[in-house]
Amino acid sequence: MCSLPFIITTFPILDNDGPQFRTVNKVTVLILMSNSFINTLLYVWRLREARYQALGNTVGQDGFCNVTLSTGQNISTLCHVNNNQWTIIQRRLDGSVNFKRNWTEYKTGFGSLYSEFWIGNSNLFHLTSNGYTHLRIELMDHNCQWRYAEYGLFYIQGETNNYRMHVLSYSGNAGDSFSYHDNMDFSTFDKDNDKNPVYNCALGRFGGWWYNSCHRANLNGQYGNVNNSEGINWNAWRGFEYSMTEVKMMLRKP
Ligand SMILES: [Ca+2]
Repeated sequence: MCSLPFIITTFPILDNDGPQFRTVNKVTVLILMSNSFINTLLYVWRLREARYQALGNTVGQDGFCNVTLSTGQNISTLCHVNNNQWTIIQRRLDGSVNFKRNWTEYKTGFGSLYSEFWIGNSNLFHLTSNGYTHLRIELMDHNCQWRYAEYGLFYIQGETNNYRMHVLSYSGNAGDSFSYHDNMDFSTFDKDNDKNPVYNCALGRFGGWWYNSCHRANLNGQYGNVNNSEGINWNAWRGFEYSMTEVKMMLRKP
């Protein structure tokens, strides 16, 4: 709970007030509304929060934005703004969204811009096709320490090529766990395109991803899962039995 100081003081107030009202239906509704209101505040607060970033050079904020795809279509999504504007393509922060999804869901995208989401492989293809090819991955561990990995070139192909991913030119302080996935097709539990002939990586590792045999990075893995290779792993920093508390993947034009 490193980044949520006011919530720690807010929830006990709700807990103390709760029991004496819960027998009254009308007030129960009010309490439920209050919880919903607090959750909304929480989401907005997270959205607006200035984030500490490693090396102190990219403190910025997340907020809504519009970006243009190679098709000419504008989509409304979430951006991270510091000295650059980054389009966020994936975010994990509380485990509220299930990332074990099928091919169609990964194609179209899922989740909530207020919490966790995947922008969708179709959108991602049309973003990289429109020149959004500089990738930055930010990772936060259980101690609220942030590290990052940047890739000077990142793009994916279209669905007929199973959204095959290409990545080059690492820099950062998290270590390079993503180059292992270069030139891999995207896999989901219902579409095994990985390089392991006897194992369905997406099924066993709980995410949709550019699995090789199987991974060094598993950023769509299961939130909070510390079993070997099943969680949100970044092997070069924390290994296969450590699931990151927060993750953000984002793109900008070079
Ligand atoms: Ca396989």
